[in-house]
Amino acid sequence: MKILLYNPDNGVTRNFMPHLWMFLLQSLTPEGHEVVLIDGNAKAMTREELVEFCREENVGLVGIGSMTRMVARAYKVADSLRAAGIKVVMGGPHVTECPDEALGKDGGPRHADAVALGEADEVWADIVTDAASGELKEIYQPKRDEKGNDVKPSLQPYPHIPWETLDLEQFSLVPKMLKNVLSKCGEGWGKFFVVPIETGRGCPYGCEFCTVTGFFGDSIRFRTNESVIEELLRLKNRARKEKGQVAVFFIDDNLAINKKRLKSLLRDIIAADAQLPWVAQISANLLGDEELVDLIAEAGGKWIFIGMESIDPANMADVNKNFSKPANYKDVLDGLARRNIYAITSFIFGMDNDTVGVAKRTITEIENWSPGLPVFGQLTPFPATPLYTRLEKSGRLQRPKHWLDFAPFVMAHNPLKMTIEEAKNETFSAWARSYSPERNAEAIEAIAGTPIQIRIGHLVARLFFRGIYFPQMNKRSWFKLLFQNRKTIFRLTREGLSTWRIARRNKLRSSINDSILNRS
Ligand code: B12
Ligand code: SF4
Repeated sequence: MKILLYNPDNGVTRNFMPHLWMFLLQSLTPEGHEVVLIDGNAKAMTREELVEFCREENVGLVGIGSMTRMVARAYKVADSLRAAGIKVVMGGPHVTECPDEALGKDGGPRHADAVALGEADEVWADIVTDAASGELKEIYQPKRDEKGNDVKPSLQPYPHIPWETLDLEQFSLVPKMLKNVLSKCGEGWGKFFVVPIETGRGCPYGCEFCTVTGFFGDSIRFRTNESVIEELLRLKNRARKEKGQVAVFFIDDNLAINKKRLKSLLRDIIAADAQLPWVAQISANLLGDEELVDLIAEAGGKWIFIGMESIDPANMADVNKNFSKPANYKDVLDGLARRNIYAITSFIFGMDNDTVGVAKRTITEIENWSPGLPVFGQLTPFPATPLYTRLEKSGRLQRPKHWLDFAPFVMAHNPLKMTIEEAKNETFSAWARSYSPERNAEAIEAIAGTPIQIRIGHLVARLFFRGIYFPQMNKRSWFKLLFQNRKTIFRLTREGLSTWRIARRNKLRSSINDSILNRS
């Protein structure tokens, strides 16, 4: 049977990274079946084109994964496929939390023939076998232990994802027209992929707005160091062979949740020379450890995503995230920056103690720290979270099924001390200031002492991150953006060229000296 695994587009950005679940399920597919992957963010297709593709390719089963944010799009795609007689199974966090919605058992229309609840690693083979024999069941869920809890995959052994041979072309971030020129630059930039790797699953912290503790459970499971390093080495070889670059996103929710284990993994990565540039998510409370931050730097860590949420401790207490202390944020960022590691700092507006002016207060604070990439969202009640239950009980949910009429940056509940409109304006002003050409120039100036590659990388990241809020989906918007930032771009380009010329001259001189020495 031919299987299509499909990820709906998010409607805002071109994805910078493929989704791991697709590769994982592909690797776990029993022999005798063929799996094709399409990520709507990387390869835009209309619903009609998708149906046509499935008909032409004789696809027998489509697996769709989705977060809450994209589920309305996912349902539409599923509806079109089912209308054409193609079987659809859905999985991922949203349908796990709302299976009745997907199966049409809550009074709404049905969107999926089957749903996979929770982690599907150990049920995927059954789904495929049942679908191939025409016996697809409605619900698939992991086995239960004697207490009635899901038996979670141990991640040991971990499935082999053949990164060295997979067709990743749709995910390269290098524009096609620059491919040839860039493949000759330095070690080669003809292709650039960001690849998701997990080293473990689960987070016990239970922040009120987060689905992770409920979904993955509070028992943390890790892969072996050897299995992670083997994957990194294969990626590193591929990058070298193809004259491209690979960066890794360690998608663990909190990579340092067990510091002893992370230190051991990082030491092993260094010893095996398996370093690739990487990004990871780590909570601020775990980043005060100097030894850990040194190891992160040595093992290739470049950017750390930190869920800072708010600079107001009262807000942090409200969402059960008291373990992360706003008073320590500056030290954490400065400590990372001393090692040329920068932070993606995530903030949430519309929390219960937020009032008008929260954006200005937050930005004044942020601009006092080593520069990073701030991102701003709003408190969102995802289904099955403690936050959702609290707001529902207190009658504050304005749009209980907000995902079905998804509206970017419009809150689904009334914040306590401002209106939904005010929260939207605060979010806009935070994004507008943080990624203005003036702020970009200040941020680059603030790291003036660092090597030129780091500053160029920082500026490029800033230009991309702006696109999370302000859509930058066509060439025109990119040209406009480059023009607005021309002074900073020009300054860095000039310095970059002169550094490159000096390095080339020095290299030439030393090779002449070497040949003179050899002759004498
Ligand atoms: C990486 C990641 C991202 C990446 C996504 C891109 C990418 N290419 O991966 C980035 C950083 C861009 C991102 C952004 C966001 N994310 Co995010 N993200 C994650 C993260 C950390 C890892 C995802 C992952 O790969 N997990 C590992 C895989 C193996 O697990 P999985 O995807 O759940 O898949 C398993 C099962 O669900 C199931 N499954 C999944 N799909 C399918 C499909 C089928 C057919 C089947 C059978 C089974 C199945 O099988 C898999 C194996 O067991 C998760 C948290 C987490 N630990 O999962 C949050 C998470 C998915 N993100 C979340 C959120 C809220 C967001 C944002 C909306 C945040 C925001 N406010 O902006 C944005 C939305 C972005 C957008 N516009 O698209 C929430 C989703 C909650 C929900 N109910 O939807 C999560 C769960 C985190 C949380 N704090 O609660 N995210
Ligand atoms: S620390 Fe992060 S992953 Fe863990 S519960 Fe809190 S928000 Fe979720």
